[in-house]
Amino acid sequence: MPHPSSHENESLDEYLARQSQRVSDWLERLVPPESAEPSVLHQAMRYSLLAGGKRLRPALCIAAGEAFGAEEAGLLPVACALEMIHTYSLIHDDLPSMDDDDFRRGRPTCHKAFGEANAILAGDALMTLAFRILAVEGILQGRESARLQTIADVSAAAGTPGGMVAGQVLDLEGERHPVGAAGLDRLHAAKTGALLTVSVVAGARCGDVGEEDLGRLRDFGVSLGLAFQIADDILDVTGTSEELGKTPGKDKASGKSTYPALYGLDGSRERARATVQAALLSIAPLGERVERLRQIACFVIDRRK
Ligand code: GRG
Repeated sequence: MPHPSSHENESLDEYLARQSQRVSDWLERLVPPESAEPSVLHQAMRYSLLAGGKRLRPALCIAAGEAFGAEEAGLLPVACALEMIHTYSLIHDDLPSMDDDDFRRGRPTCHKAFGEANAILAGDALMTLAFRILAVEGILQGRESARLQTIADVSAAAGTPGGMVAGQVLDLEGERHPVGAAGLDRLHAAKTGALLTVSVVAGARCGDVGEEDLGRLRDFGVSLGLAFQIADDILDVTGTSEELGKTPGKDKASGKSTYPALYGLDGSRERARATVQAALLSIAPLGERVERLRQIACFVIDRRK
């Protein structure tokens, strides 16, 4: 492995590309090969997981972990488990019974390529494999309490109440009963914020971090999650299908409440900027070691995909 100092002058783009490659290399090893039976299941899992994506959750996990001295062997499995959970949620979200999407990550959605039953099962298998990896591979030996806490945290962030599954239910209900500004923040804090927040916290736990700093990182994650979602809603209005790798404009068509609908595009951009500032303020006491987290926070609202 190259010495960390050889990456000192790396731009954020280079850093994200390098982390994405590391994550893909680890995922290759952690997910059963297509040749293993049942082959169609492993093909479907790999199809969605290795299709790219920004790898934002792993990047947050790695940046937080490295800020607190985490080692690759304990940290990368945690980063990969988070990406598996995220990918499972995208596969299920795209199903006909939910968002009914044809494209994701620049290719036909998992159910379009493998059929609905296989897509449901590929999502299930990614989620269950993620928890096995957290239990068996994530966080180094001798750090049992950090490992158990991480499993509990990730389970809460992915599930209910307050986690991703709960947020998804609120989102689906929102198609029939649009929510106001406070309801929208609550919905997204659960649906996307919780997994982004736990990515930062779980990464730091792979290293040597105290409770006070964990609290700061948690606050950072909560604000970042909100900023991410505001940016996502803006991109749904302004982005193209080539940039996004999925069909834009679906929020408006579904009748859901969105930030641009509530605040307008300029108002949403202003709120996204203010929310990132709040995220940066939360980790100001952590100094230089969290510089990558700061850069990722700014990237979250400047991205085009
Ligand atoms: C089905 C339990 C269940 C949950 C689904 C996260 C989610 C909940 C649905 C995704 C739908 C969606 C488009 C949400 C908006 C924010 C979001 C999570 C976008 C996709 O995440 P990115 O932009 O995707 O990080 P990539 O492909 O870059 O990893």
